[in-house]
Amino acid sequence: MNSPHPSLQLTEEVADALASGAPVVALESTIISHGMPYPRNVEMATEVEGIVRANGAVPATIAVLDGRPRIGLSPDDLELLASHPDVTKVSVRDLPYVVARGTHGATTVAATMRLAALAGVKVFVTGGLGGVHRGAQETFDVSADLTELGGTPVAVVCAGVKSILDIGLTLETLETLGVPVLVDGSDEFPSFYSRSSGFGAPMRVDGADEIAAVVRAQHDLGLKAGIVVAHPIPVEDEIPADEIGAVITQALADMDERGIHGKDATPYLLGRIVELTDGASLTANIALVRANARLGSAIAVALSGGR
Ligand code: PSU
Ligand code: MN
Repeated sequence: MNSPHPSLQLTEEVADALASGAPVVALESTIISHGMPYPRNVEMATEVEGIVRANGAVPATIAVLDGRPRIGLSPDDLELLASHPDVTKVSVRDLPYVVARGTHGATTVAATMRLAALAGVKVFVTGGLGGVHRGAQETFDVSADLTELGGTPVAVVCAGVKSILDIGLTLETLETLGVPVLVDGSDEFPSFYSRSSGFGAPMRVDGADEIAAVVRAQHDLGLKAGIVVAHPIPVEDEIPADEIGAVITQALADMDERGIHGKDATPYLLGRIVELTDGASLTANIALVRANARLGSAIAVALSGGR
């Protein structure tokens, strides 16, 4: 089987699916290595691949292992990403470095999108996007996820943006970058743990067929940006905004006190929120990723002509 790109290594299952136009869903790996504690992270990664399969698509978890960008992973690969102490968090700018040095990297939304696009995968499921950090006016900390969304045609299914970020500025930046921001089944943009954020849905859609139609139209118009598909957390798994708000304020204060910034900011905040909620945030996080995997699979199936 020919690889769509000489630098990428695809599993046979993913290569076959792409060659025959069958639905494929990309999954990221920073969420495994730097977004959740062991062993819940590998359990989540394995379960989500199963959900994608059960919904008629082929899962392609993406990472760099021994310097090789990989599209589709084995159970042993997932275990390594979940537990190995030397897995770098890899955004787009880190890709050439880990590849040249032959090391392991867990890919962020940005790096996963780029590798997915190189492989020809159009739908990607994750939990939360990076965005404009609070105080970015001073720190300039804006996730490369946004830059990537501006130039890489992959639809990213997520539960919105955590309020560790400045949600308003994140939405403004996505508008500037020409990125459609769809919200499935709601008139409000969701804030990860909560269905509400105080910001309206830039564009409302209802269901996978409507989303697939937008993806097709974007492609037919030759537009190169990605698409944000915000999927609000299921009602029964939601943590009310005021409850999680206090926790996030505390986590941000703890981060400032420790002088943590740059690429360590998001992993620190995610871990601290899990600690401060005694694991309740982790349970919600896993629940929303499951729901996103179901929606993302349905979009991929609709795009491939409903097989
Ligand atoms: N937000 C989450 N969970 C995550 C991340 C963000 O709720 O796991 C991860 C994703 O991989 C995302 C990355 O792409 O953090 C953003 O990091 P940074 O802000 O350093 O770009
Ligand atoms: Mn950053």
